[in-house]
Amino acid sequence: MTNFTRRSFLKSTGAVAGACVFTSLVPLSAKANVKGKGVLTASRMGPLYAMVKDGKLVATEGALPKTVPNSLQTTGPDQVHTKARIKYPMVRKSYLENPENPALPRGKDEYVRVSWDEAMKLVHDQHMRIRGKYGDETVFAGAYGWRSSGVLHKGRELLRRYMSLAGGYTSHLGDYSTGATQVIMPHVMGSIEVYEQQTTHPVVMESSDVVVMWGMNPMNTLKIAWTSTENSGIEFFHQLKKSGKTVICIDPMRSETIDFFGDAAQWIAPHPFTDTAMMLGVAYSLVDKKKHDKSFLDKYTVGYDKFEEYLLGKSDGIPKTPAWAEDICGVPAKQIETLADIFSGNRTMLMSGWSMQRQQHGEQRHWMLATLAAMLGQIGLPGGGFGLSYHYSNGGNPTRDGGVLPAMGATVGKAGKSGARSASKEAVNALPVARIVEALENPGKKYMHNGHELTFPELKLVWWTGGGNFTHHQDTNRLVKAWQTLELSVVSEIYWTAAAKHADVVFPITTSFERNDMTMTGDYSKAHIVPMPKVIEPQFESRSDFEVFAGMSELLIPGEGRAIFTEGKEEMDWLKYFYDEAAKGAKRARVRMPKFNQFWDTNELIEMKPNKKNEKFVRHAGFRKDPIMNPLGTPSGKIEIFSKTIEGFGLQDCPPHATWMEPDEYKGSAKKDELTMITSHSADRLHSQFNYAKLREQYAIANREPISININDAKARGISNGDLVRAFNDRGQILVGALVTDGIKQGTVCVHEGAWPDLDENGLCRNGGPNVLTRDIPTSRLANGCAANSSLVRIEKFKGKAPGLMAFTPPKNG
Ligand SMILES: Nc1nc2c(c(=O)[nH]1)N[C@H]1C(S)=C(S)[C@@H](COP(=O)(O)OP(=O)(O)OC[C@H]3O[C@@H](n4cnc5c(=O)[nH]c(N)nc54)[C@H](O)[C@@H]3O)O[C@H]1N2
Ligand SMILES: Nc1nc2c(c(=O)[nH]1)N[C@H]1C(S)=C(S)[C@@H](COP(=O)(O)OP(=O)(O)OC[C@H]3O[C@@H](n4cnc5c(=O)[nH]c(N)nc54)[C@H](O)[C@@H]3O)O[C@H]1N2
Ligand SMILES: [Mo]
Repeated sequence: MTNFTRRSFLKSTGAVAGACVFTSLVPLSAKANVKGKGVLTASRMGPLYAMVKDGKLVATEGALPKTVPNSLQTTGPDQVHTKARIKYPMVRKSYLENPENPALPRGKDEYVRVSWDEAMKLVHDQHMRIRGKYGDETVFAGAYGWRSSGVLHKGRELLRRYMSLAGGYTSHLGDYSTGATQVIMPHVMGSIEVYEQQTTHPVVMESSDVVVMWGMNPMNTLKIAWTSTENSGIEFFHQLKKSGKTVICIDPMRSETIDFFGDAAQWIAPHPFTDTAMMLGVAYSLVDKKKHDKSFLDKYTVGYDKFEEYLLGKSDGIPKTPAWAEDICGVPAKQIETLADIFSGNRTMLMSGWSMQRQQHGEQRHWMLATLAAMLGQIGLPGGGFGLSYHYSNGGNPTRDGGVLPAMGATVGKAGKSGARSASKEAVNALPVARIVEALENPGKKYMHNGHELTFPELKLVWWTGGGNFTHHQDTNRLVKAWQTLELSVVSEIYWTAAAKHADVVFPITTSFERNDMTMTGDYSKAHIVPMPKVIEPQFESRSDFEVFAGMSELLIPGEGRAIFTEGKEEMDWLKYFYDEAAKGAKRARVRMPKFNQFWDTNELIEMKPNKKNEKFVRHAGFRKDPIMNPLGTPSGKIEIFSKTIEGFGLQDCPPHATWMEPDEYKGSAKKDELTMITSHSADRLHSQFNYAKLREQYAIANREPISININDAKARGISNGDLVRAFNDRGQILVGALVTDGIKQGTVCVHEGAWPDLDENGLCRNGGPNVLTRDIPTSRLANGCAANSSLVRIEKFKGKAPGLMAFTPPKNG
């Protein structure tokens, strides 16, 4: 790693090139290969060196120091050269034959290669027809997803820029990650908590005695970050392991993190989806032993008395005792009591991941965690309270001083030459991101969302770019059916994913190695600016999202559209502009950044300046110090253990204080043979990304996605390690490979999310995509969040001839 320290900057200023001469529009690879490490670029899994040989990307490796290897950093060559790539613009045969009334179903047709001009003209014409006939809100530009890193090539925003020029679109609300928590927490804490800076790593190291990881697998989920990881989170947990602090992991599965900690952590395994009950048991024990902090509750919270009536069973006749909790969550009452003692007797940081809110009634989980933390009275103290982002994008790494890169916006900022249609319209409707299938099935239906009545639009055109919606969405068979109601489905993708295989028109997109971009590292730390130069020419006929939508805009407004869309700035102009904006901020913070050309040509990252004050940041410290001067953003200004606002919404599935409600599908409702399925995030993928990569050989079992099964559950079904297994329920069936283990709670199976759906003619997914089995329900009508972790399944040893895997094979002619 090379840092631009002040000294090295001064030394090198002599080499600054003249204004705006870009010497790097051709790939930097030749020059960088001479240096021996490859070209410095970046990805979600961190800054990378990319090595090119004979026109091929042959290796990628992490460019920042690290103590724990990150398998994902090696996937570069597979990303560029996999056989699963889309080579040319392609149109579904029946669609090409009759675009206004194409034969169905989508998902079974052949594809026909067309030229870019033909494909774009076809989409333009049909887009205009549909918009003209049905209206702007029938065009969906939600396009949720984890497209590659970069501040310029942001598929969704670029799509929206184009769609705003065309007159508007239906957008999305929230995300799949934290749908429930980001809506409930503002009512409780006055902030979303999930994407906010945490009490810092140094403060936790110094002040916490006990660290709890409640449903959290940071050694896995910190391999990536939304911008680009700077490795600090994994390094922190590495240090935590060595610190001798009490570490408690509450997880139905012995995760990678629990494995990593080994004897340095205690593993407690509840049944999935029952954490609210378990936390209530801990809370009851606190009250029982008078260990809850009454003065904190009086001063900083509202509504505790009402909650306590519920907790003690005064309002519903059911005291939430540890024994009551044990019955539901399967953790011994004694252990629950011990947890209450440990938490209250020590400075305790309750960290939590997000899987437990990606469930039916997901809102209750973190509401209950915040309630528990309030009862412990340590919120706002160094090393105490709770934190919902220690497992994500390096939350807790102190924020640095310096430049922050702006990024491509979803709205065109400046009028074009004629000014004609330059004013962009914002979205004309929006739906909760994970309710897309419900929307397709129920156009015009009214529903509640966070206290508002909203109406589902009648969607006719969906354009997805930068997301794997056929992989990320629940109940795949229901999705496939709903998709047939569209008049046009366009997918901009790098690979022949299930989404691409169900589209009418498919545009081949470049990988991040085939275009110029830039990124910050550290979503919270803002630690570096990293160049992302093109290291290899676009493969086949792929184009960047920027190029595609600039081209589409030109069709929209001939002669001017491109210039309006781009605001007169091409790829490198935008990068220079973003960089210069960041440099202004850096200057104010007294961090020097070299001129853009020098930055780009030297191909080195810029490191921002540590800030001593930020290193001591304690979440909610201001509120604790003076709740009158620093109130929370809740109606009362305090922590709302009982929320009058939510009471006012009158929702059956989201009561006004944290409540245990039985999910429809969980251990307690399971019929004989049924197992609870969790669908955690994979250590060797970013969702569905890299499922095609060589890494798969290391984790696939019987050439399918693995299913973790408890030894006893496997034995009862005659299943051995390595067997091909059919997992099924009323929603579908998948083929998976048995991973028989004592590292998962009996009665639970885990199939990681992200295996590409690969449905055969009987609706059997040959690759083991778990969303074929998951339920597509909202967390509640408060947040309408994704509730992917809410399913029961059955499993059996697969009999008969195993069908071949087609997931990564392009369709005929593809
Ligand atoms: N059962 C279950 N389902 C889940 C979850 C779960 O826990 N369980 N988790 C949910 C969560 S939290 C999330 S965030 C979602 C994730 O869902 P997604 O974010 O949709 O998942 P990815 O697989 O990352 O999809 C990104 C896609 O973008 C493509 N891509 C990459 N770069 C570019 C680019 O520059 N341009 C274009 N056009 N395409 C590009 C990739 O090839 C890939 O297909 O999944 C959700 N689904
Ligand atoms: N390597 C890698 N890293 C990623 C991602 C990825 O796909 N791959 N995705 C990124 C994204 S978009 C997101 S949103 C985050 C996701 O972050 P999370 O949502 O926190 O991740 P998960 O893997 O779903 O779950 C974390 C842990 O919760 C456990 N768990 C599951 N159900 C329950 C339950 O009911 N109770 C309890 N106590 N524990 C439970 C799982 O076994 C797992 O160990 O990760 C991010 N980081
Ligand atoms: Mo996510």
